[in-house]
Amino acid sequence: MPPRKIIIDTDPGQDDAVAILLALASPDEIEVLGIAAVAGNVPLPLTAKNARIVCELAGRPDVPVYAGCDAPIGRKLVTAEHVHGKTGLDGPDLPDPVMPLRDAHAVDFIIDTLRAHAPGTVTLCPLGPLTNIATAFTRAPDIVSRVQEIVLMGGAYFEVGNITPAAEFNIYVDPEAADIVFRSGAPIVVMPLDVTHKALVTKARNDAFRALATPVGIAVAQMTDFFERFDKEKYGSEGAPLHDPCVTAYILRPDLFSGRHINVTVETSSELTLGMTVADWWRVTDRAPNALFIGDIDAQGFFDLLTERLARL
Ligand SMILES: [Ca+2]
Repeated sequence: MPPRKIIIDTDPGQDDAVAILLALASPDEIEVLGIAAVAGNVPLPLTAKNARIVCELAGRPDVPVYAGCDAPIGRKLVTAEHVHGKTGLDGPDLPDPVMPLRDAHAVDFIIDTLRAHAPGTVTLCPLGPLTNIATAFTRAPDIVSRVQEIVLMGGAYFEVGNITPAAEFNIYVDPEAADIVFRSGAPIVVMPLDVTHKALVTKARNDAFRALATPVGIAVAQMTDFFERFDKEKYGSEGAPLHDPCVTAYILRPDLFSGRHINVTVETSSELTLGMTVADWWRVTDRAPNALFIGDIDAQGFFDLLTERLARL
């Protein structure tokens, strides 16, 4: 099998960084065609910079990185420095990137790449607000049917909200964009909080990253250390959930995950529940299924895979 071609659309973010590292550590299975940065956890200049910091950490300055949309469709940007720190990548002390940003806009990169490859051969991996993807779909509707699959981190049903009582951050930041993507007809796999809250970096798992004793292993341990303070205070859990790497892990090992093929609709108008992913988990409506909504993960299998792959960088 040739490696699966993916575009990572991201707002790094410590957990985005780990998701990117896992992809770049797996060249036999994954070919990263490029990385599209979007505003989210921190503003666009920082996410575009952080994406390049991560590529250089992985020893892959050849991966093209593009800057995309700097604000949601028709809303003001909401960021999450309270979780990720001022830089978005607080924790390790990593050097500023030397590799340049590419000239093209990330939305043009997404459109051009999908048009340049055979239909059904490029997968989109959104790890942040869906602004770039929705903008590309709106501007170039012909690309939607060319997408092999969208595997995204976002939303929640049983765990409900992390940025409001009802909404998960990525969807909340740009609910109109999420609505466009969920109605697009492209095949979608969703990693909601329901599953990412089961992928917890316990002390033993963090120690395993550090024990790699490589720059990547140590940086990942420091990132998850930083991330953890926030989640431990908030949820009282045994460690921080590693949200975004679930997306990359699904590309590598879908057998680690299970879910239901159901309808997911995004709330775009209610003030109270804006950005909620209304997931018909119990199939109580006749709305047609549009997404595989993941609910469970083999967490130890996931962390074993992650640690084994990070050791390769
Ligand atoms: Ca993210």
